[in-house]
Amino acid sequence: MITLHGFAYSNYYNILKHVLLYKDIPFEEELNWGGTTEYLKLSPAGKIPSMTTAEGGHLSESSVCCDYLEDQYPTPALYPADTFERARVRQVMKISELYLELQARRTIGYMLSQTEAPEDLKKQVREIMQRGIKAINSLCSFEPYALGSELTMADIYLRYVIVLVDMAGEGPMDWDIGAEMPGLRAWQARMADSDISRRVDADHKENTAPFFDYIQKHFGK
Ligand SMILES: N[C@@H](CCC(=O)N[C@@H](CS)C(=O)NCC(=O)O)C(=O)O
Repeated sequence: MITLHGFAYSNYYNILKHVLLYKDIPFEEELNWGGTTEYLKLSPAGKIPSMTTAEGGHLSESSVCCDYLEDQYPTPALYPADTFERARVRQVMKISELYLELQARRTIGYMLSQTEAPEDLKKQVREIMQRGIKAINSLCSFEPYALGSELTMADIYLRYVIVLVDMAGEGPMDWDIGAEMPGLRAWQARMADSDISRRVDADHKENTAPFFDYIQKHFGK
């Protein structure tokens, strides 16, 4: 059985959890906050999540794990059959990670400590995010899914990218970022309306207090 290591407050963890549930792959969750030498055996860069495969191998990096899960458990498919269309799904995943998620993440420390982010940082983040927004707008129809009629890995990936983007928008960036992507808010509501999303979101919520306790204990003053 697959083991998913990490914690449910993590948006990246929830990408893999959503994929595992969608594909109905047997898995167990092992709570791990990372930050230990031991954890580096599972995830060489120390990032959450990581996964131990049914055969006992360790993998990290969410998009890599998404590809692994699709290759190893092809049905129900989350990538189209056509090679070019598969690449387009990965293009949306990559763009949303580089130009939206990772930019929002630069403000996360201010989000967690509820302190003001420097203007210069906010300007840089805003500029790069504008590129991401433009790219998403040119690639995604959200009618009804990110890339059209079929649910793909891009929908799952983007759903949890937007969680962090919204946190940055509601916090340090003070900017309704989602509103700049037509169709995104309605798509978000559609994506939230499934048993899998409800389970992932409920677990995320339940892990909020333990996450902030962990942060306070390890990084609080
Ligand atoms: N590139 C990684 C990013 C994962 C990531 O940033 N995870 C966060 C938790 S949501 C983390 O590990 N933060 C702790 C750290 O950076 O040391 C992936 O795709 O899985």
